[in-house]
Amino acid sequence: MLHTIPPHARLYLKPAWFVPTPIGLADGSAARMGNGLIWFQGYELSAFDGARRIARGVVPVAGFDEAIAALPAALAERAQRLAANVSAIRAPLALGERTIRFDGPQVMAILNVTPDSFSDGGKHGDDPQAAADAGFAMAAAGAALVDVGGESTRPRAARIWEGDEIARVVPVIERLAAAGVAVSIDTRKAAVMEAALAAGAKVINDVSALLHDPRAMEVAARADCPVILMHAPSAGDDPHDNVAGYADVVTDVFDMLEWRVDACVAAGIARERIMVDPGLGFGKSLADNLALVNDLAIFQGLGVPVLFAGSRKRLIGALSNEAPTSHRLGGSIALAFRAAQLGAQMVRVHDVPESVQALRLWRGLADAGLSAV
Ligand code: PMM
Repeated sequence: MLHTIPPHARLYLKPAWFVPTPIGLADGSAARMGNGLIWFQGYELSAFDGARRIARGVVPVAGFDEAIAALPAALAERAQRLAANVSAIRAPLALGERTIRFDGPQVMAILNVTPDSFSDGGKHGDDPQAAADAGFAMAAAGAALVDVGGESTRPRAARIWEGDEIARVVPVIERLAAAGVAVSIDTRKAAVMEAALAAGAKVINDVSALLHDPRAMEVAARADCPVILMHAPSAGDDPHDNVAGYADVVTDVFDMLEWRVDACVAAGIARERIMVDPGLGFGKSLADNLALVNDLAIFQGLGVPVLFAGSRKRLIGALSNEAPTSHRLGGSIALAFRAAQLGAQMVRVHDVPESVQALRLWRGLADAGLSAV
């Protein structure tokens, strides 16, 4: 298969053939995903010529180097780099008093101070203390990071002025940061990033991957803080706009995130401070979302921690008789558990205690499986 792939093809690797432990397997026949608890024995290699998939097959980890030597030189080098990225140690994020380690899945808690977010809009009224109290409870329940957002990104949501967004988020961030809670700011606007960072936020989470606001990249680089780059099909007012559609959703999302990681590195943001998120539900159909979940491990090839955000999203309703957002806990937990199994280093959730409990179970099972002989 490999010797027929032309040099101009685009190449992707996805960890496959997962095993609970490398113990007892022949040396060099299993690889580890990052510094987590996941081991696997193959890479699913895909090649595309334009929009057309021209090859797909699993290359065993044992003998990987010899196998990929059959590829054109530049593609063999790319395959090496993707494999090295999958196993690269994810550096911890040092966030002031807090450090987030990626040796197991972490939880990011969603704290929206918006009147109109799709599932928790209006929950805290205009009361920053009530919102901060909700954040304290989520941190106490085990969230490593609390993600504060002041503008809804639901389809066709009303755009708001940056001054209003700042007025919503800053009093909440100040309270959380003063108490030592690690906070990320969920915004696409440079002015909001600046105000949030000044108020004590430590991470920027931008659903436009720093594309919406022409100043965002510069603000992030200057702040020298971790950034989360999410895929959305549009950097315009409505991130769900998807005029062009996808040729292949998983590799299109991969390409965009790879481009954005490279752009950040070129702008001076250290690779160790970048995370990526495939942007479940943003301008994506049910089939697109399911493919992104099933192929989540491919994004480990970017060499940075992966954030997965499936909590209460539409695909859960679509697969459960249109359950409303208030009745999507089971699906949210199932998605978080599945994401952990596929290597996501962090999951973004509304239901923190339940998600933390589910991931503790996941971790307990993985630990036990690793040491079983
Ligand atoms: N989704 C929402 C808002 N911000 N940020 C990231 N990184 N990933 C997401 O999927 C995402 C996000 C949508 O609204 P919500 O805050 O109610 O989940």
